[in-house]
Amino acid sequence: MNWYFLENKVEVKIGNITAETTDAIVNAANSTLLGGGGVDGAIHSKGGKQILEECRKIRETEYPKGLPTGKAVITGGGDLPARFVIHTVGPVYGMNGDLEEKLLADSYTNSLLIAVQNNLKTVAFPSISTGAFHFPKYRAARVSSRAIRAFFSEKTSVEKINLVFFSKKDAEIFVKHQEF
Ligand code: AR6
Repeated sequence: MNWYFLENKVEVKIGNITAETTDAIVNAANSTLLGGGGVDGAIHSKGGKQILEECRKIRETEYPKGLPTGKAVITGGGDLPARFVIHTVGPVYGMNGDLEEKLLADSYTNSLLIAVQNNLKTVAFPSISTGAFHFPKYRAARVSSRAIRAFFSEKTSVEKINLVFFSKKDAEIFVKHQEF
């Protein structure tokens, strides 16, 4: 079952993000950029070692201390159907005081700005920070939908955003609490 928002520019769906055929998929990474569990683990294992090599280069050059929370970088998609992976680091819930929601919104907005810089049309997001990083799902729904709505209020190359949830329950929580 799918749900549509913002004149069908946003599609909420259930599935595995690594199967998405969008121009880019977003990785819910950590600041090392060197892999982990959850979405990150799935992307690196299906995408192959090329993604990890590019991440290592980014660490050596642009971000020797690691990618800060809320920022995003892009690599190729390796063996994935998507051409690119945009890696972002969401906030670890409870570690950022008043900045919690702003940092999660930044992860969405900065990922989308990287998509624009690369002239991409379609992007798929997982539910950033709501797994290992424990951001409450209902709050993440509000924050991510508001950030996406604000992004689409400006002119952009991006035509379509898929929000991919791992379970029907998670998709339903999102749909109930979104503020598109
Ligand atoms: N496709 C779609 N959604 C998924 C998939 C998948 N293949 N796998 C998990 N989810 P998480 P985070 C959902 O933990 O909270 C990693 O170790 C999952 O149910 O992947 O931002 C990184 O290296 C949850 O709702 O990301 C970091 O250290 C959501 O995706 C850390 O976890 C996000 O869960 C990042 O934690």
